[in-house]
Amino acid sequence: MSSHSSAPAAPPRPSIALTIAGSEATGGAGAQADLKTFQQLGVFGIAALTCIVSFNPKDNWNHRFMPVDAQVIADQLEATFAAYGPDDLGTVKIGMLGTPATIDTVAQALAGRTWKNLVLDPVLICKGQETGAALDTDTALKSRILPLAGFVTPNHFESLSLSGMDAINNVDDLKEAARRIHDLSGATVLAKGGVRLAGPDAVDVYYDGGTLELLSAAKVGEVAVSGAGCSLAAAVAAELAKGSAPLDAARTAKEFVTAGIKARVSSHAPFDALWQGGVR
Ligand code: PXL
Repeated sequence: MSSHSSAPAAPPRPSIALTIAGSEATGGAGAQADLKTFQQLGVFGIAALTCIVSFNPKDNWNHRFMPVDAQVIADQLEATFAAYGPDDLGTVKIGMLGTPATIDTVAQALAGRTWKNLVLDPVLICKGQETGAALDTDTALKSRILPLAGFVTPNHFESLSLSGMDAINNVDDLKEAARRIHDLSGATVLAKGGVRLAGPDAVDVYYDGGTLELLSAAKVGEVAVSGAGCSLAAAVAAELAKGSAPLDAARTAKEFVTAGIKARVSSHAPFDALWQGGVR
């Protein structure tokens, strides 16, 4: 080694993304899926937990849902925002919030700074939640969080709820839902048909107010896999954090999820979990 050699250049700093989401104890969905997705896509992941979901194997694997105290959510965000300024951390993904109080806390914290990329997976009803409370949560999500979102990834059920449509039976209906959700939110929409629409392909509709694209991949079975929705939105967030354009982020995310579903992990639970390591 020459005596003139200088210290090796520091490796480039990774992009950073925050997920505000629930814990899902078996590791398939929620913040666990988000962090694994961020890591696999080369993004430094941060998580603020909003709730803890533990499926109940003694009760048909229904959800048990425990919200995190609002002050504890605010504390997590305070710590993260103090550590990383808006130039370091400009990307946030929002998953399950779960209660109106959580939505208030998160909306207030998010409004305190500007976001380059705010990706919302509009998780509406969580099985195991009382219906009355779930309705209040849906209303709060639509009025407090959806207007902040730059990118939203509704599944079939959430597209019905957000668009106000009575039925989404085919790709044309899904396009209409994506248009309506864009019109009411201003966000770029990736509306997921998944296994809910008939046909050999899992079709998603991308609509940003100008471009409307269908993203299609051959269905991998006819059963939904745990963590697919979380991982899709997290992958969009990771790609946006790295500087991708929204349509490219959506395409990469769709490939990531398709590969992860192909490589899914089975367990004694009645659903398989997406494997983020399935993509190369
Ligand atoms: O896939 C929706 C979802 C999101 N977040 C958490 C979950 C689930 C579904 O079980 O538990 C924490």
